[in-house]
Amino acid sequence: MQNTHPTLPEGTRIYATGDIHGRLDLLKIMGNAIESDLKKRPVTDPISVFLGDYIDRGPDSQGVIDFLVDHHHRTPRQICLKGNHEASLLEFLEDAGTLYHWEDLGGTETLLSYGLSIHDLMGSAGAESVQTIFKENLSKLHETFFESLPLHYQCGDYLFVHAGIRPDVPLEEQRAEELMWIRGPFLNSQEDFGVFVVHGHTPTERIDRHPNRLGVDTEAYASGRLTCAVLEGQDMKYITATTDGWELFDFIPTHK
Ligand SMILES: [Mn+2]
Repeated sequence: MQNTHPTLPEGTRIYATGDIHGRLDLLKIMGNAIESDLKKRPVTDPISVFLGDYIDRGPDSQGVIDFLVDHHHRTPRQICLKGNHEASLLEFLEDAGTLYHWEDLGGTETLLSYGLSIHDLMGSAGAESVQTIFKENLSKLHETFFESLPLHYQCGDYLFVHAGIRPDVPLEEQRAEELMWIRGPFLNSQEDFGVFVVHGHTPTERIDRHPNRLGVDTEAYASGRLTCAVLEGQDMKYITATTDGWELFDFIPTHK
């Protein structure tokens, strides 16, 4: 019997926001939505979980990280998980040779948002020089932020993770790589994972609820719609933020 009604401890409400990808405009609107909801419906222990992929593709990666760093010590308590895009940035800091791989994932937009010019990126000096300039432009605060991101967060019956988990493997034996990149074996699994998994990474048009997992990545950078699951007790609501504003929906239907 699957636990299709996962529960959070009494007094806890979790706001779990999907992939942002440089859309500071939508993140600010989501921040206001969470704040307004908490004002209207206060709770003892509100937690804001961001599911990773803050950077790349969209226009303002640096602004997104500024926002997250700035809100780190405020209410609600904030937990930022590591996505594969943050992992690619960290890889590039270690090894300039990974630049082209990162650029394929949308890293160019991140480099531009951190003040590199097209000239810097196209220059004949190559990846080493891009790495040097990027390191100069990346503040210590941001570097520490990227380096300190956890891979998952667990609360009540829920597990929050960027991409998903490898079915049949205990959490402590999961590979970091898979937690940040996995798709098929996780998405196609019907089995009870022992925890109900809330994840981003694989875009869907609408919030995507299944008996064993909830996908929250609505491809904000392209669709203009950022989504946040609002979890409390056995309740699942969600918020969508667009440039027109935000809306709270009372119920998430399950895919059969
Ligand atoms: Mn991802």
